[in-house]
Amino acid sequence: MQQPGQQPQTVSVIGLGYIGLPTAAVLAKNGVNVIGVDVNASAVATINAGDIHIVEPGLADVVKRAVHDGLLRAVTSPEPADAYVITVPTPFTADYDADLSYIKAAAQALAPHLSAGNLIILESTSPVGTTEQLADWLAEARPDLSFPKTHGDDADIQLAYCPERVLPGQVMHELVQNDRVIGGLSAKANAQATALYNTFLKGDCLLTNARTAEMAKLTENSFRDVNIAFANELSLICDHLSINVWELIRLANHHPRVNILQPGPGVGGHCIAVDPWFIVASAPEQARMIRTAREVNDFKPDWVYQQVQRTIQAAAQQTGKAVDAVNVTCLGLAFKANIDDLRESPALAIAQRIAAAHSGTTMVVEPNLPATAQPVANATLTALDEALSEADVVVLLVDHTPFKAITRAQLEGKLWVDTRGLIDG
Ligand code: SAJ
Repeated sequence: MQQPGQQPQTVSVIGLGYIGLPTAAVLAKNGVNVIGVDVNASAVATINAGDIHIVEPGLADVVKRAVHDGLLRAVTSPEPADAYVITVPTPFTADYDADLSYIKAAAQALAPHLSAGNLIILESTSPVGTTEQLADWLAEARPDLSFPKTHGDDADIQLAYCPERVLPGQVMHELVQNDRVIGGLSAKANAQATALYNTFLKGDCLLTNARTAEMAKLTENSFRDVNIAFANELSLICDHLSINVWELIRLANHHPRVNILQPGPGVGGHCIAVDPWFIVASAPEQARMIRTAREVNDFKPDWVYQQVQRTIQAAAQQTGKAVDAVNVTCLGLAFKANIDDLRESPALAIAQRIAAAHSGTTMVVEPNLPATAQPVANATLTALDEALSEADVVVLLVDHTPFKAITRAQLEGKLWVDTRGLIDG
């Protein structure tokens, strides 16, 4: 049993993905006995062998050591623990509402193992009210136990929401250094959750209630989405008015209170393009700007694709070649610079659309994938220099570091669409 302010001895982390596994590993590294739970039996076997099934710098060594020291063990169904941390996915449904089925499944799986004194922390990005919903599901499954809604600090089971806020690629650093927002369903839950995070956290624990903590996570990612939408909208306006958007933003950002983000081919990844919809679904009449920002960012890949089509036609005219003799090279497929993650990547979607429609040759360059990968149907993964020299049209989609070295000489006689400002900026 965990008392307020006392560190839990055994913590179960449910969902061993991009957030759960690093969290389990960091807890174990700091002496906590960790039981990791995942329905994916192959991931569980990999972890128990001291290996990892995801790509994240610095994670492999910590997992290997934790498993070797006997502090981290993975299983496919929950076991009794002092505290449970839920880090399962919350995708959105076809009508842009949150799909809470993974959280519900986790609640049903852990409910039989609960005992008085347990703490449950939800970390999955969730719409406002989800922690209360989680408590209701658990209360239904365990009528013999009391919960904060009716018993507050005296409840048998305490619950808190504590969003993850780490940047993919920097998870091991940010997990320890970033401040945490903790929103308990009671003051006691806040004290218990603070003790749990303080086993490894160097940042501060900022205490609030569950609804505010849930909204804080959605707000952070919506803030970024709205700001990126502003930059993307500027790129369309500037194209219409024949202004170089990169120069414009650089100049405007000299103002001491202006800090415009960078346009791109659209917003990718599994967070920023998803989370704002949870706010829109909860408050559709009020969330007008947040919805519009999503629509602006989601439209950008279409706009880029249309530009590419026009540029292919222009290249055919300029070179006197038939359209099916025009070679197109797409630079970058990942959802942002210097990572290999293709999930929800607008660059990948644009390259796929070009390759599917173009009757000539399409080449794709992605320096972060192995040379044997075949990420785009009807396109060949090609080395940068060859793909550039063969191209009539270059489509720059991701600002990977190797692309920054491309020279004007390499683009001589070619046309291009630059979505990241590496050429035009
Ligand atoms: N992007 C632009 N222009 C910019 C900045 C980003 O087009 O000026 C694009 C990127 O190319 C990418 C997308 O936005 O396609 C998202 O990239 P990102 O680096 O902004 O964010 P993520 O998705 O890698 O991580 C975000 C982070 N949230 C914030 O910065 C508010 C991270 O801290 C969160 O933990 C993460 O979402 C999450 O898990 O929610």
